[in-house]
Amino acid sequence: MEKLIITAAICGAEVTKEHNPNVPYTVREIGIEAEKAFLAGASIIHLHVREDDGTPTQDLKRFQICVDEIKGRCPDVIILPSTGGAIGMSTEERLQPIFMKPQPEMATLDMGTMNYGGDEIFVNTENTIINFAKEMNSRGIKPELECFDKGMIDMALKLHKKGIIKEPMHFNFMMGVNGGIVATPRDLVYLVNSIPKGSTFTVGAIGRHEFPMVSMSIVLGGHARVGFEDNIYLSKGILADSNSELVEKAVRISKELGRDIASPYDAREILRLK
Ligand code: KMH
Ligand code: ZN
Repeated sequence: MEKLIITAAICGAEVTKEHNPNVPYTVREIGIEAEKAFLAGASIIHLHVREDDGTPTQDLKRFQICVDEIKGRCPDVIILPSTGGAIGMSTEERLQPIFMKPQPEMATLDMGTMNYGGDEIFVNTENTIINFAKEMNSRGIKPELECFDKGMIDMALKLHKKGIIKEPMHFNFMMGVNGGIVATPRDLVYLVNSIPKGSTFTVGAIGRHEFPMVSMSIVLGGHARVGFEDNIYLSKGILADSNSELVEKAVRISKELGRDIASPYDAREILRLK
């Protein structure tokens, strides 16, 4: 089977040091966590950034400084910046990371709106999705299609028919997020069976669902996403010391199941980034 691409989602926008003191905020902390995840086997860093006090930001300068820090430590790693940002940010604010220099090879493209709990809504109107996709296309940035539910795959396929989302498509199935699809084997099979042949997919899941869903993705020929953005525990009740521990666990499972780990070079080939 194809080598396994591991994405490390090292800090996200919502998780804090109160949840796990090892969540990185500062430029140096983000650089160290990215490097450790890379050395453990991650070929992609899914990047959100923070102010030093932990406040999530999509500020272009802050992104640029963090990416420079990461690239100084591990020049080959693929950086996948978020254009989702945090709940309540404007679309202009969220899109800023695609304007970095050099431009990122990939960026997230969230494929729909969802309830995030209470009164919080993660807003991605169809026009926003189209606008973000066009901005990425015009720069040759490959979108990772973030699907939190099956209808979001259908939106991607509709926009593909209109020529707005190009092949080969790469999906990220985020499972078990409040308001989205639940993290069960049945649901993952349904998602995987809903994407066109020739597409690639990564699977991530929230909290205790992370490793069961990642393991299933490894078996199904998909790729794996782990990291503090989704899960702060190495095992039940044991906080992870670093994102690298989560990456190491994914590596162990994959090797046991007979799949080798992709380097960034391999990942670029598999995702047709070059
Ligand atoms: N923080 C979430 C509201 C993405 O990176 O594109 C959105 C998110 C998705 O994390
Ligand atoms: Zn994210």
